[in-house]
Amino acid sequence: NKNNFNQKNSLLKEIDFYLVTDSGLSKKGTLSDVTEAVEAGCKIIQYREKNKSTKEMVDEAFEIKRICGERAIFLVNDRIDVALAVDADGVHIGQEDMPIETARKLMGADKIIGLTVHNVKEAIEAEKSGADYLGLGSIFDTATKKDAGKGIGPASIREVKNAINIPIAAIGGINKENCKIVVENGADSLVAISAVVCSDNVKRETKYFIDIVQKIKNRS
Ligand code: TZP
Ligand code: MG
Repeated sequence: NKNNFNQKNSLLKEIDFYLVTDSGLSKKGTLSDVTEAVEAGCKIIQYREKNKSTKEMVDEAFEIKRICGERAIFLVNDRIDVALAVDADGVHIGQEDMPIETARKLMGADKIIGLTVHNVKEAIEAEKSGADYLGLGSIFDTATKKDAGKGIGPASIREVKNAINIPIAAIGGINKENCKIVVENGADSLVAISAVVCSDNVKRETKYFIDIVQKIKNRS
């Protein structure tokens, strides 16, 4: 409903840390990871699942939606059909997925659509075509996404930041050692997969990232 949208869409501006799930890398499973991350204060979850059937995904997506409740935005990666099936808060799509205008028609005006971009040109295009936020990356080299390409480096965050007005979620190879420079270069939030889900304490790692982003933002 409309109230839910307004609440969730304003949440989008408050995000410090953004968890993307990966059942292949997870130690305790996606539902456990989501539960711990939300308990730690993570305000957005993206369900990214490449190995399960559509049926399994729909079942799991309903569970994730329930765990997120009013506490966190719940997006589905790539699969607009799954997002619609469970009435998720939105989707995250890439340059090779459905065009954003088409995704918008299917999802409706009130849903959140995030788009992955790799450079200033794609970022400007994404904003023009109605993306609610950008995933920018891969910032560093990463083994998590096989076709992510070489890291574009943290300095490119500033370039993109200066060209657009929607929030930037920086993704790719972000860990405890390199996360500070990402935020200092203008990322609105940090995204991590392996740095969090490969840990045996997802809650603690999530808290670490939230705290460091908040500290840096409050300084600037
Ligand atoms: N898109 C660009 S890089 C990436 C995705 C999904 C993988 C990020 O995973 P990690 O483990 O945080 O590097
Ligand atoms: Mg994709």
